[in-house]
Amino acid sequence: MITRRQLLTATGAALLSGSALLPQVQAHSAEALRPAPLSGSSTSSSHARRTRNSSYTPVVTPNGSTLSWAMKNGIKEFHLIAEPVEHEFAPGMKAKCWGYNGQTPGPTIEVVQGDRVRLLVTNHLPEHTTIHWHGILLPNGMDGVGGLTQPHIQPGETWVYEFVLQEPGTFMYHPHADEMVQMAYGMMGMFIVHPRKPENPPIDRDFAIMLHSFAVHPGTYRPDPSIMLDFNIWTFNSKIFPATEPLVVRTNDRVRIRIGNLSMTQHPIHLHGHSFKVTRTDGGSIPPSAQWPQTSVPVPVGSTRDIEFMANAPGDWAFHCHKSHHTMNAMGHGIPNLTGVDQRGVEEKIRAFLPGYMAMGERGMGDMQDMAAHMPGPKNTLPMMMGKGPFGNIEMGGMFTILKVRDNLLSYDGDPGWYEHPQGTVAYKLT
Ligand SMILES: [Cu+2]
Repeated sequence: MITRRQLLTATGAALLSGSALLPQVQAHSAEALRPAPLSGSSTSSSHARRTRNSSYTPVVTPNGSTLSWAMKNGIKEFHLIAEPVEHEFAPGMKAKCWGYNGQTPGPTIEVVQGDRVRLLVTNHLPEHTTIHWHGILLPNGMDGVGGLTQPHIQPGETWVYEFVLQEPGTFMYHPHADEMVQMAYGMMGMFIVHPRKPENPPIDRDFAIMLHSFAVHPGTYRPDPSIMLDFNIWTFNSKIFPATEPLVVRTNDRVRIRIGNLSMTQHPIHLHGHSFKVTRTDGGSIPPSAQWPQTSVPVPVGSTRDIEFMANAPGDWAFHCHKSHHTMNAMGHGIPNLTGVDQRGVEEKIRAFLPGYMAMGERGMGDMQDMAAHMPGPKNTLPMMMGKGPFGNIEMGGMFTILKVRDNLLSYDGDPGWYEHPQGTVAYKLT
C-alpha cells in the first residue's frame, strides 16, 4: 500500500506546495528555508498551521490561542497582560479566574531556537506578580522569581524580560509571586521553542495541552486557593469535557502532543488505539535509544512531556487522564456512597425537607447523567458526567477529549463529526 507521504513525495512537493490543505508538504519545499516572518499573527486554536514562511508546523492549543509578536530590530517582542478573566469551564459553569490576555491558560508563546525574545509583562491584577519561564535556560536575572531575582511587578507596571532561546522544547510560564493564589486562579501558559533545523521526519500535527485543576465550590464563582488536594474541576487547557476541543488529524499524520502540568497532582495521560513514545521533557530531548513504547504517560507536577506517534488508526479515540476522578466534574465529589442501599421510603421523607431530592446510585452511578438532566442542581456547578456520544452518554467530564483520526479530511478546521465505522467493526449485542 502506498502511504500518503510516499504519494506526495512521488508527485513532487512543488506541485502541491500552494495547497493550504497539505501543510506538511511545505516542510520539504524551499519555502521552509526562508527566514522567519516579520510578524506573527494571533491564531485561533484550530486554524494554526504551517505557513509558507515558517520552518515548523505551528502548534495548535485546543480551546486556546497563540500569542502574536512583532519583530523589533531582530528581536521578537511579545506582550503579556496579567489580568482577571471571566472563564467558562463548560456551558453552565463560570468562574472569576486570573490569566493572561483575557484567557486561562494564557496564549501559547511559540518561537524558534536561537530567537532573541523580549517579553513585556503588564500587571492588571489587584496585587503584584512576576513571570517565571519554566524550564528555559536563561540569565538568572530573567528567571522571574519575585524577591529572589527581581522586585515584584506592582499593579499598573510593565516589566521587560529579554533572552535568547538556546534549546528547543516544551516549556511553561507562570507567576513566581503569591503562587498559591495566582496559579489556583489559572495563571499559566505554554512556551514552545521549535528547533532551528526543521525536524525530520516532520510533524504534521502539533498540539499543546496544559493540565490544571480548580476548586470551585458549588454556588460560588471564585476558585478556592486554600484547597491542596480535593479539587473538583480537572481541566485540559482550563476546559472540561465536552467543552474540550477534539484533536483532529489525518490518517498517517505524524502527531505530537505536548502536555504540561501545573496542577498539584500527577496525571497519567492515556491515549487509545495507538502506541506513542515520550520524546522530550522540559529538561530536554530523550535520545531515541531511551524512548520506549507506551499508551499512558505520567506527567508529574511542574513538568512537561512530549509524546509522538503515527495516527495510523482511523476512529474516535479517547484521550484522557487515567485517574477516574479526573474525568468527572464537580458533583462527583464528596457524595455519600449508596450503592446497594435500598432507599425506598427514605427518599420521600427527605423530599419533605429537600424538595426535588432524588435517591442516587443504588445500582452504581451510571444513571446519574440522565438524572442530572432533569434535576436542578446547585448554582454554578456541573454534574459529574456530561458527555454525549453517537451511542449514548459518554459518562465522563473533566480531563477528557477525543483524538479524531480521519482518512479523507479536507480541513483540520472544526469537528469532523462522529466516526463512521466500517461494517462489521463495531461490538454488537449477542442475540
Ligand atoms: Cu489526572
